[in-house]
Amino acid sequence: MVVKVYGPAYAACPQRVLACLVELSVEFEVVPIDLESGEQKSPKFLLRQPFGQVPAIEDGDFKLFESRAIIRYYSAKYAHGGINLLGDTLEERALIDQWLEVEAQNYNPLVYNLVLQLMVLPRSGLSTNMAVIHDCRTKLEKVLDVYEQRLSKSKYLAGDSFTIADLSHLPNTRFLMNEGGMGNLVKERKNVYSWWIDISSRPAWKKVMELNN
Ligand SMILES: N[C@@H](CCC(=O)N[C@@H](CS)C(=O)NCC(=O)O)C(=O)O
Repeated sequence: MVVKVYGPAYAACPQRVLACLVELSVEFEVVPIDLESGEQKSPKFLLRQPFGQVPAIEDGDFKLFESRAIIRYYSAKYAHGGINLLGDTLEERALIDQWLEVEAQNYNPLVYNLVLQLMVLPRSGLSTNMAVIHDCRTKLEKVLDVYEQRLSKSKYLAGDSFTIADLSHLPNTRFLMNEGGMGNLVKERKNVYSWWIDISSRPAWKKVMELNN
């Protein structure tokens, strides 16, 4: 059964899901949703994702939304395959959950705001708020200082192997390194930078990037 992923492959939250599916060699099909025209708010799409956002998946009769719930689901479903993105013991899984929460609660809101200010508002002809950008950047530096410290002790966020906690950071960090123009925040932190080079060089992530070419 081919998994259907609703949402454009260029958007960060669907990319989180796509990276996970490619890592796990799960076959999928991207069903494009036109965010520019607001298709995600249409009554038809709200039946899949009642908050009007992407991604959502359909796997046979099973439907799910929220990108981190989806990657938790697939990494648990295929935990016994060739690749384990979820850890084996209760403690390993708890640490992965801890860093996934950090990504969702501490990292993502700041980058989300930066995307809004630097990309979405200008595209709609609205002006950016420099004070908000400055505030997000300052807070992000503090979050990255914590990552730097953590990554000086372990190769990946939750331990010695790559997990969904690392994977979940790929789309937003890619934004910082590219359009966001804040690659220096990553590059000037030795351990964060090595981690980024490592996780963004994974063939699965490269494949996700190629989906947009
Ligand atoms: N917590 C949700 C957030 C989803 C989200 O913010 N999706 C963005 C794309 S990355 C979106 O749909 N934006 C269009 C909109 O909010 O109307 C998830 O992780 O799935």
